[in-house]
Amino acid sequence: MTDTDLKPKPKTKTARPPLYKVILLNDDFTPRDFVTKVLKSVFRMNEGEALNVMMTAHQLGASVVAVFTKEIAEEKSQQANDMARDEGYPLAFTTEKE
Ligand code: TYC
Repeated sequence: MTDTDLKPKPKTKTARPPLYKVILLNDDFTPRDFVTKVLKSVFRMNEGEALNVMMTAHQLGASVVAVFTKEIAEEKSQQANDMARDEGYPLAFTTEKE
């Protein structure tokens, strides 16, 4: 076999899964500290990141928290919504296809 016999590998395109944004919605009742706590515990943010995202939602009405595959985005927003409901707060996270 010579070099010229070597066929280039066919480019198999690896499909990337569609991504989903997790969105934090503002409300008038959930304490800022609690929102920050949820962002840190569910989305592994540090204090600064959590404060930024919380304040963006507070001031603009909503903020993108992070982007994940559908399954992870839904799982994390469910987890965050459960934490809020456990405390009786109306805090809401939603997901949206990018
Ligand atoms: N707006 C709330 C308050 O003033 C705090 C808050 C911030 C709630 C962000 C939800 O996504 C939110 N206590």
